[in-house]
Amino acid sequence: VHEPQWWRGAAIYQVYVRSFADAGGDGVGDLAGVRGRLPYLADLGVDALWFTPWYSSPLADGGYDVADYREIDPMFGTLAEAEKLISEALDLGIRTIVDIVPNHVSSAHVWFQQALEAGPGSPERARFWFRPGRGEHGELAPNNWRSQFGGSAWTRTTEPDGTPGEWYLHRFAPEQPDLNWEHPEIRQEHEDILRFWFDRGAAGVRIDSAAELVKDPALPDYDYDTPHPAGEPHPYVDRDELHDIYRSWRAVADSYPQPRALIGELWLPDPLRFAQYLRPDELHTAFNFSFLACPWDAEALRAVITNTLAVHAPVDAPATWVLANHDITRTATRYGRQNTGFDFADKAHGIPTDLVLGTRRARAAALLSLALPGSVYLYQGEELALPEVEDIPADRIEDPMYHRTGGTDPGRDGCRVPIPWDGEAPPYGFSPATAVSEPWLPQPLDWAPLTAAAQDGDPDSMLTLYRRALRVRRNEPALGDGPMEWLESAEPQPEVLAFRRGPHFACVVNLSDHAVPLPEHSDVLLACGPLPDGVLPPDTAVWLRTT
Ligand code: ISL
Repeated sequence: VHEPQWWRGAAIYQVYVRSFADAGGDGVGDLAGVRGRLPYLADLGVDALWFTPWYSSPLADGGYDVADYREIDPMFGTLAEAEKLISEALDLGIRTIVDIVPNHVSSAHVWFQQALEAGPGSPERARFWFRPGRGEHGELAPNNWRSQFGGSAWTRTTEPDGTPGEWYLHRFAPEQPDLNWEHPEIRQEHEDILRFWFDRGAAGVRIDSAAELVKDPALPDYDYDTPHPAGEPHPYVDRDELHDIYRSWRAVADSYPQPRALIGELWLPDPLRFAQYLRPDELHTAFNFSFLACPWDAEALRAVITNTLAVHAPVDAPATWVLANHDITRTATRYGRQNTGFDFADKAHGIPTDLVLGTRRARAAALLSLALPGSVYLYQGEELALPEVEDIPADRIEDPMYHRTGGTDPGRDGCRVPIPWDGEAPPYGFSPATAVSEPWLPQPLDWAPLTAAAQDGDPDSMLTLYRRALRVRRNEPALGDGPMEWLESAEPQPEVLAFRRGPHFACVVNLSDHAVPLPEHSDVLLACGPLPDGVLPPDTAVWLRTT
């Protein structure tokens, strides 16, 4: 399948390998499990799979702590199996995207182990950010930077002679020491890793924490209490030096005859800074998180959509539409809350949630996102309308976000619960009947109606909606990448989103609290819910064939 710039209009499905399908029976998802479910993914109708890290890892952060970027963790399978998976998927027309984690390595990575052994001042330590502590005895961290998972971003080491020693920087967990991207070897190594996976058939890479690789080498304290002054460089986010790194990566991607995509995970509040990375010689595309951070509100969504397209048009990069991923509260739960936006700062469990309402909105949001111009990312389980699991017992939660905040942050395991495939009770076909262990995270006892098997063939299920929508999207040339136009109606309806894709396709989403009439001269191609009396009820979306 040779298609230039295949990512521009693609529907990309995120596989969280550990929780997708467990063929081995140890309670952990694996590559054999994914291979067994390829027909399901082909039938769903996605164009590509993005696999969360499957490399060898102690799993201190679900695999985002990589010990060896060229090995598959034995828990998941083997390298040969990964290659087989990539080619079997391609036989079904599905491309593979691998997850590259360049900001940090696992503390079990050979480089970090060597750095610990080699001691202060060694070239081995120069690959990381080792510094003496402040205070009389070096007992204070080198600066005030915070870890994304709570607490200081610095951990003190014990030197080989047993004395308390230098500190090292970790923007995430202590098991994830940050690499020093000033070091030429780090750049070389990552270009080799890219080639390693492109040579094995990966059609793209998702770049983890893509805006955070480069640090101010002076390591200044940061003022967390005042908003970051515009125009001033941040000590560890979005630094100008990043662009040079991605230009070398682009050269690697462009050296392949079949197009390879660079997809950035860029959490940047300023859309213009975001667009700076989407250049003909840098990243092809990046996740648009403003969409999932937006509340279920027509005016707010209209603004996000308009701004997103305005930012992408001049750089000729496709917009992306992301409703969920493995770090974010599940869509049905998010939209079922009073505060329906998403913000890391006010993520909490126990907020009153109306799941019926949330699921209805998630269905409408699915049709909305799949009708917008550009590519769409679909996180496993969203096609089953899984809710966030909020009652995982504390001793089963693995996410460092939960443990390092002392439980004040619920962490992200609630959206990582193993997929229910069939059956009436856990493990719902996630593991085989002969399994020796329970699923690594417990599944709710009331998920029988949400299994893929229960939803298969049910005309009203979320799975059926996604299958139909993805089929229409594939066959409708006006969908995917391309222009869109807001539809104006005679009477302004600020709480209704209506837009046209091409001359004969329209999408209308009703976010008001009352039914609204459907546009004239149109036939319904697909609706996310019943349309009694030919009107569009609240929290409902339709796709229309217009004349
Ligand atoms: O810094 C942030 C917001 O300002 C975060 O959003 C951060 O960029 C994001 O959490 C990075 O996430 C990714 O890298 C983490 C890993 O735990 C996540 O699962 C992954 O998606 C560390 O590798």
